[in-house]
Amino acid sequence: MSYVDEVLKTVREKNASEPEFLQAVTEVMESLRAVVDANEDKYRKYGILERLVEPERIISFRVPWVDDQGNVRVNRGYRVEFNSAIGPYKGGLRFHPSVNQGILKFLGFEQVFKNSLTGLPIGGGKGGSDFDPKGKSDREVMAFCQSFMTELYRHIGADTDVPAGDIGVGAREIGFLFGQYKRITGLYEGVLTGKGLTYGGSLVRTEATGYGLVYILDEMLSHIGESLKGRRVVISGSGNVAIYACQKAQQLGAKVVTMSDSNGYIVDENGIDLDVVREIKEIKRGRIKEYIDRVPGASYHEGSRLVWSVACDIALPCATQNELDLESAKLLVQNGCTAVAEGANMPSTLEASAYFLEKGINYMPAKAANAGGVAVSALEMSQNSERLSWSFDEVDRMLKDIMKEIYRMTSEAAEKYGHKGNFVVGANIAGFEKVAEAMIAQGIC
Ligand code: NDP
Ligand code: 2IT
Repeated sequence: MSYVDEVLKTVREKNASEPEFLQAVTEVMESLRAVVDANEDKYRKYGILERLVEPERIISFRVPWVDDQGNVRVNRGYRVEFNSAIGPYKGGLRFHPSVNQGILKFLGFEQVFKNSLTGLPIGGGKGGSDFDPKGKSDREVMAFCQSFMTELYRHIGADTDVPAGDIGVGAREIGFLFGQYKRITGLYEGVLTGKGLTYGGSLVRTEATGYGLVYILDEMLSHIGESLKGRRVVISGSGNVAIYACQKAQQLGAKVVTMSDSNGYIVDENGIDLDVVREIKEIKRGRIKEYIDRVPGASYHEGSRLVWSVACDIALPCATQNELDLESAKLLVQNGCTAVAEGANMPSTLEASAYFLEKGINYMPAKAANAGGVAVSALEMSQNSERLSWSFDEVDRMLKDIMKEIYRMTSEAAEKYGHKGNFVVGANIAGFEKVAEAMIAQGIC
């Protein structure tokens, strides 16, 4: 049995109750076959694959808080510290009722390779809670965040583990978390990224994931002589990533016709009015269906998955894992879609992703496509360390360069191992090689 198959078999046996984690590991391992087969003795000798699939540490804890009616509520908090071979653990916190250990392990595992691709010194981690911020008052969210940090603080630090936002964790939550960390430890340090601009945040971090997604998409298109100009784009989600992907795509001349949330999607044939979306989502924390009350001619449809039935040239899934299945992939291709770039983490099922590759779709997978967010987080860490802040244009230029470099590394790795144009294989191999070398250099740990 090959080394890859041996490790896959063990991972499946040991993690049978964690389907998302198994999905992420399967995709990476299948991609690594070529490079592992060519260097099997070396990687086996150092147990690289066995070590890569086991988090260095998982912390799980009780988060008690009091709601506005005076009831005691209890949620479960986690931090998965996956791999610190190339830097301190780095990755977001997700607050969503669907959060469990398996989902955070998949996200932490993906983060290891993504962070490596940025070229910056950051290891991989992820955390969060099954707390649902939706419908909670600001005071309830603050009470939850303070309780969450009252345990988390002892595991994190500017040089050990630096969390940030993800689904359900934005500027408001990061502020409450930072305040509590500072209060308990007495340290004013870059322990979190995505901070507000008045207390150590970086310009462009808010926009970074969406902008980075469109920068790498633009780079991919330019290599086949195409651009975003005049192209019809379908975006899912209406959160941080979706909003700034929409903004940059529009700036580059595309027409974005949809956005969604977990209930349904809107279609605006005149092109999404992003000011309206931002007011609904960022200011009112409302639902996407409110868009049709504000914009004549727009329509709302129940059922978020059907967003993929809207005809487009380019699809940008920016909501959540497995939101795009094989049936959706077929619909997209049938209706003329020729490019897909993933803003969300693992939005395509294994079958959907295989279908895009089989059909020759220009397909940029999440690890490469959404790495702009964590890349600017790493730039925020640099600014905090030197106690300076860089201009919007400076950070934006660095983000653009990083995304171009990720495209180059990804396409070169794919070509080198005989999979030209397969950016799934390319991103996994390019991310893996640096982490594996660092692990070998540091001995068995
Ligand atoms: P937000 O919380 O800002 O927005 C999430 C969006 O996705 C909302 O529109 C939400 O709708 C929708 N959504 C969430 N869960 C589901 C679901 N189960 N089914 C359908 N829609 C859903 O999160 P972000 O924009 O930050 O994150 C979106 C994706 O991008 C995630 O996969 C995240 O891991 C990934 N990502 C985020 C980065 C960042 O910097 N923020 C960086 C890299 C990746 P609703 O309001 O109905 O829940
Ligand atoms: O999935 C991700 O890369 C993020 N949620 C951002 C992580 C970060 O540390 O900025």
